[in-house]
Amino acid sequence: EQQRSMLLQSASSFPPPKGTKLSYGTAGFRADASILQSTVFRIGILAALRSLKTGGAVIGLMITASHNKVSDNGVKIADPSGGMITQDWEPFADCIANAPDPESLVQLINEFAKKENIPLDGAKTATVLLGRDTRPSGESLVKAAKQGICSVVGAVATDMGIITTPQLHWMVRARNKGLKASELDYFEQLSSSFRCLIDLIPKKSGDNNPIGKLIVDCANGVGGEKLQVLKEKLNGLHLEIRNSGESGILNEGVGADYVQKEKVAPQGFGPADVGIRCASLDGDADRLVYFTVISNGNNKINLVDGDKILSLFALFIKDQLSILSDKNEYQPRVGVVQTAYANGASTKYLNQLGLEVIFTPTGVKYLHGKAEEYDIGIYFEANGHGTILFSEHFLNWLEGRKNEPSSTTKEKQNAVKRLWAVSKLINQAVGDALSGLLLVEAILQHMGWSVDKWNELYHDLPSRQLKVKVADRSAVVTTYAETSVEKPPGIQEAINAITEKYPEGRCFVRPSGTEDVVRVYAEAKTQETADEVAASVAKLVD
Ligand code: 16G
Ligand code: ZN
Repeated sequence: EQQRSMLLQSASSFPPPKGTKLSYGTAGFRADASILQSTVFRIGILAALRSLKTGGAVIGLMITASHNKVSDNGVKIADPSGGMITQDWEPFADCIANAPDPESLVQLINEFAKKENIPLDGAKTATVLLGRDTRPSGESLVKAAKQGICSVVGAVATDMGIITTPQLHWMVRARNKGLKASELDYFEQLSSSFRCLIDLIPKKSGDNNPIGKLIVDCANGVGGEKLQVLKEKLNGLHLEIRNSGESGILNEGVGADYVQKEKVAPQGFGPADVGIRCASLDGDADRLVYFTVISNGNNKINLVDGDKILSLFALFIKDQLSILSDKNEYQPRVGVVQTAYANGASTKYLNQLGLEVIFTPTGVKYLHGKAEEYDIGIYFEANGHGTILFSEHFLNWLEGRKNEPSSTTKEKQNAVKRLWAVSKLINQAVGDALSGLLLVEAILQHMGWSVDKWNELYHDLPSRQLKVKVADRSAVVTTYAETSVEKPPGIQEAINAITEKYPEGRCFVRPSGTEDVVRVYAEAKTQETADEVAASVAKLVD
């Protein structure tokens, strides 16, 4: 009864917006910040319930709209593992977000709690960690989330302030594993494992950092301030931070999404940067791409996207494993996970390396889930979101090898140490631009590679992305990891008829999970033909 009146009372301060239906989407709720108060309040309640359901484990609630415009915001939930909330709970999230009044909200909560056996008697404590990006609307949305959390009896909210999305996921995971979990611990772990990788680079004569400086575009978001902390901890890291948010606008003409989709240099970069290794983070620092500015091209760049980062990581891991491999011994299973957006040339390259490549639909929850099935699962979206997951089983094996007597060679010991350091450096909860950046930098230094050398691993096939505004994007239903259209009938046959005419032609369409559009992706031997394929296919769905 106390619970019921608490919920009713607080819910009355958060009326839902009229005339909009909200949905959890690929990566949580996202909308104009002005209509999100009620949704965030209700998702606060959900987070507390999720904590109770999982025996009082720590749950994360992040307020961010990632690479979207500064006036947008959003909310998403991290499960005890640090990964995205289980998909089973998404329909409940949709239901409560759209409940028309406090009475119906409380009824939905009670029914759900009963069905899921969630104890609402206040006997157990629920803990929710809160984080937000730099959006001005974040502060009041965090307040709304806290009110939602605190209207569940026995629930406690801990505000971590302005942090990157991956930092929040990392903290949730660490807390639930009983590990050190503060922001300082995060920076310590990243910087010490990075240093470890650098110290393990086989000594060559001369330069101890042969690859020169890196310039990072921080999308005018939270990444700038955090990267500055890492830079101070790592005096071996020669980097320059730009677009850290002091003057420019979040995600406007800057950031990983802009650079990857538009294939141009972000604001603040120009002819003076030609040839220098550059990187872009997105607004909440969970995506990372690299690029170089091309001389004489009006802001044109050579893009080094998520697929290339994936390829670099996969190559390095494979090299280290082959140093370790003994016949008849345990062979870890390595899986590489991509989506249909992966450039065809990258898939071909990874196959040539002898790696198993698997495809999932777009969205981190799908890629992450697949990667977890392997001893070492490496996943990336072309847009720059990805990480490397190591199984407990593999890490135990590695730990055993670490303690092995000196009968193993020095080089083998080093390979063990390197893999161990990678597992500490790379965020095990979710893709993380900061930890990804440090791993790229460590590997490039290890190889002694310039960004151009890296980019030469394979040559991207020209591609084109288009979006088509449609009345109802849910009319398009896809299958086979979004590579084939099931509905409306006839569309897939028509797409096939188009792509067949072009050498190396490939094309797919899918409804966006974040916007009211259908997306078209096309690839072909030349830019002109890729454009042609995309344009013809776009007409089919219009
Ligand atoms: C979200 C996803 C991202 C995906 C994108 C696709 C997460 C954390 N983020 O940003 O992985 O690439 O949506 O957007 O899952 P779309 O459905 O509009 O093309
Ligand atoms: Zn993001």
